[in-house]
Amino acid sequence: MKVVLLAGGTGGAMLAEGLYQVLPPESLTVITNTADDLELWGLAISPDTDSVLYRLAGVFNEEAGWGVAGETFAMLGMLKRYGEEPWFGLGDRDLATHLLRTSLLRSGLGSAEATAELVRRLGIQARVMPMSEQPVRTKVTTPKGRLDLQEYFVREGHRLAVSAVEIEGTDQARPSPGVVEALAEADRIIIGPSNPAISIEPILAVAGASIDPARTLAVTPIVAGAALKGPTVEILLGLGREATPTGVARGYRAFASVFALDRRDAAEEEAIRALGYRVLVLDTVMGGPEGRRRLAAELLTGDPPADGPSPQR
Ligand code: FO1
Repeated sequence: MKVVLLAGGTGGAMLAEGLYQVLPPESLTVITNTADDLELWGLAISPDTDSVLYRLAGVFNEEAGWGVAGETFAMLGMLKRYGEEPWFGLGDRDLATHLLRTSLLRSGLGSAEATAELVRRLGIQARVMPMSEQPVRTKVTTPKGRLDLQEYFVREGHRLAVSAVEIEGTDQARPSPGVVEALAEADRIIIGPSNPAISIEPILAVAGASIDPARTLAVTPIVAGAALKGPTVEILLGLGREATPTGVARGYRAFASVFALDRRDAAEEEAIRALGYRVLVLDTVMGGPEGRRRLAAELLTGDPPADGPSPQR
């Protein structure tokens, strides 16, 4: 079974890990959001891609929620010695990824090939593909002005009110080489439990035309009124959008035909079915490694009935 996961942020990377554990590794492709990418001191940094790489390589820093386990920050300390005021926590081990990626790009590789080289060298058997090789950037409008995604998310600690989210570059950006083919060949496409506005919609803007709703399942990023991590609810409310599983399902209607709803929100099953979805009611809260494998397995085996309530798990 060929599976393609659309992933951005924490939840997407966690589900990537669960799928990698339960599938034959070469049958998984992860398409990552690149609209969070940034350049610092000349280095190309891809947070959503790197969190997938590190999780699949088994080196993810669970405590920090990003970067490499056992991280140190000596390099940042020296930059501060030089009077820099770094607000983005670049760890010493994480830095190796940015140095190698940047040198691969400078040698003429596209970002998809550079990512594939990092995947190979990390010994990862799945495919990890950035959604596009052209620059796509999420801009967030706040009381402090229009910020890059990481300025909003990290420098300002995603505390500012958001009144608009724009994804720049999508008209010029094409899917990376291999993305259209991966989506066409997929038996199942999964929209990961990621922030729709800043993590998934950039991928849909670039590759959405290649997504067949009949083969696509979306996982709720909101459980019992909150996201498990990050400002999903705040951003959706700031945009005047409904910050509920039903609201998220409404936004994905053109791209998915199955919606994985958390059992804590089972009351919304009928409303989501009324949108035309088949609904899987599951425990979508992954917790640790076992939970990631469990949810991945349930998403792959769960085949919701065309009508009538899903078996409560
Ligand atoms: N998130 C933070 O909250 N603080 C940081 O200092 C930080 C540094 C960082 C460095 C590399 C990287 O790949 C990710 C990093 N992140 C940090 C997380 C990042 O902002 C998020 O993973 C996503 O971009 C938001 O979905």
